[in-house]
Formats: sequence, structure tokens, C-alpha cells
Amino acid sequence: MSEEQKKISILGLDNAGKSSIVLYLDRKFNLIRKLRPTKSANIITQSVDILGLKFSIWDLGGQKQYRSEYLENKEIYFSNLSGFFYVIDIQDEQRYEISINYLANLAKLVREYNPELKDLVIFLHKYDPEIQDSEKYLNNIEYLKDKIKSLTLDFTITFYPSSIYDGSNLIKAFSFSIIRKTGKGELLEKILKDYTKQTWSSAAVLLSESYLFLASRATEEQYLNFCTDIVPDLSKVMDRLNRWDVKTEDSIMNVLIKDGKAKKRKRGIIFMKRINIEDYGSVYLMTLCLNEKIRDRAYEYIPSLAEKIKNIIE
Ligand SMILES: Nc1nc2c(ncn2[C@@H]2O[C@H](COP(=O)(O)OP(=O)(O)OP(=O)(O)O)[C@@H](O)[C@H]2O)c(=O)[nH]1
Ligand SMILES: [Mg+2]
Repeated sequence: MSEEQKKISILGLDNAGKSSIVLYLDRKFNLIRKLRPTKSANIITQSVDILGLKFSIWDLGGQKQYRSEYLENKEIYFSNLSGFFYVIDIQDEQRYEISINYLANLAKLVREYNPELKDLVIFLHKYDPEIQDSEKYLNNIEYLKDKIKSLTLDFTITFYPSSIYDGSNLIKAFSFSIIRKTGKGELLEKILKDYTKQTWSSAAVLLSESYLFLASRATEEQYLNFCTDIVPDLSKVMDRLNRWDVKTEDSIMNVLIKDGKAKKRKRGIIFMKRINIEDYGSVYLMTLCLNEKIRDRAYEYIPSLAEKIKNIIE
């Protein structure tokens, strides 16, 4: 494996949704229905379009016989990891305990073979849009989080409720794991901070060509959350037009937004704009401004933003 190739393993019980998550990330939505249980390891090498980093994703089938195989051939499956994702099907209440036990065993092995690896991403998966208001599942999620925290695993754990029917958290989790590995995340955050300051924007998100999150910045978390939430849908629209050979330059929505405690809604805009970066390709910039006139200011700033991004990417 070349130095630049990073290995991310996705683990969890059978039927948890691992292969679906990988496919989601791979944008092959129409294949999901045809999924069969994964026989042993399904290794996908995916070129991620930022800084030429290559990732191989090890989607490790969760059926019982394979689980024991991993434990027998630990070195192959657990060495050299740059990422460790664990998937729990929150709709499979009967097997919560089995899943947590499997996680505890895996965490020990991953730690043993990767003393440097700090982050563990846990997807509380199949949290589909139609159950997102259900108190039962909210309680189950809290239960799972508490239970896992009480294991005191030697990792910094981030929990993401997720669903293939609402992929924003899948994209977020994957993006942040990758960008952290490049060491450029902080620089990109910094230029985005300058951008929001100069343009009086309330939130800004920088995305790669395949809509991975590179950096984000917001005055209030809520603003950021709804920007990131609509990325999967907005990007689908932009891609769809590309299929008709219509090049999208930007997508702009005029919105009425509640500004903090003020009762009256403010007129604002959300836009997503493609920015070409010389010798690299393109990135997308999403911005929320609580003042519709700010768009011109933001668009004027974009060439200098592009230049700064270019310098970081090189
Ligand atoms: N409701 C719901 N179903 C999902 C979701 N993600 C995956 N599934 C379904 O769950 C089933 C199992 O998904 P897989 O991705 O094959 O599960 P896996 O973890 O790879 O299973 P193994 O390969 O056996 O380890 C499939 O029928 C998927 O369509 C989700 O977010 N919500
Ligand atoms: Mg699978």
C-alpha cells in the first residue's frame, strides 16, 4: 500500500447498513436494493478528490462466520487504519447488546494495532426521516450513547445519527475524517473565516467537487446545520443538470429566516456556487447571508478566495 493510501474500516453486525453507507458515499444509490450480505471483506478503493488522497474503504461483512475470521487474522484487518467507523442499526433493538459487545472487542484490537488512531466514528444508523420525531428512538439513541460511553473506550468518539434516506450526516462524518487526515483543514477553516467576516455572511461551507465537506464556519450552529442538511439534495439537482449538459454555476434561494430572538423574519439568501480552481478542478461554496444585498459582496470576494484555496491545495 502506498504511503498516501489510507485505509478506513467500516464494521458492525450483519445487516447494520455498512455496505449501503459505502454505496451512498459512492453515489450509487440505485444499487442499494440489490445488496447481498457481504462475504468477508469488500474492499473498495476510492479516490477522494481532495489533494489526490486515495482512500481504500474496507467494508467488513458482519455475519457471524466473518466476525470470527477477522479475529483470527487480526493483522490483515486491523493494521494500518486511518479510520474506524462502526455502524449500529438502531431499529434492531434485540441486538443492541451483541453489537455493543462486538464494538468493545473491536475497539481493543484497533487500539492494539493502531496506537496513534484517535477517532472512532459511530453511526447510529437507520434513523430514517419518518422516525426522527419518535421519542422511542430518541431514547434509544441516548441509551446507546450512554452505554458506549460507559465502556470508556480509548478513543475520541463522535456519534452520528444517520440514514441512507437522509445522507447529510454520512457525508459530514466521512468528510471530516478525511479532511482531518490531510492536515489542511485548519488552513481552509481560516480562509473561510476571513471570507465570512469580509462578506458579513452568517454561514459558509466549502465543499469538494464530490460535495465532501472541506471546511465550515457559522455565527450560529443552527445556520450551519441547515446549510449542511440541504447539501445532498442541492448537489443532486446540480448533478442532474450536468447530465443534460447544463453547466450549473450557482443555485440561489431567497429565504425568510428567523434571526435569533427577533420575531420578524429577515430576508436572506442561500447560495451554492461552483468555483473553479486553476490546475485543480472545482470546489463549491455554500453561503447563508441574512441580507440579500450581500450576494454581490460575496461574489466579488470569490476570485481572491479561489486564489487562497489554490495556494492551500498545491
Ligand atoms: N431503513 C433503512 N434501511 C437501511 C438503511 N441502510 C441500509 N438499510 C437496509 O439494511 C439492509 C442491510 O444493509 P447492508 O448495507 O447490506 O448491511 P451490511 O451491514 O453491509 O450487512 P453485512 O454485509 O451482512 O454485514 C438492506 O436491506 C438495506 O437496504 C437505512 O438507513 N435505513
Ligand atoms: Mg455488507
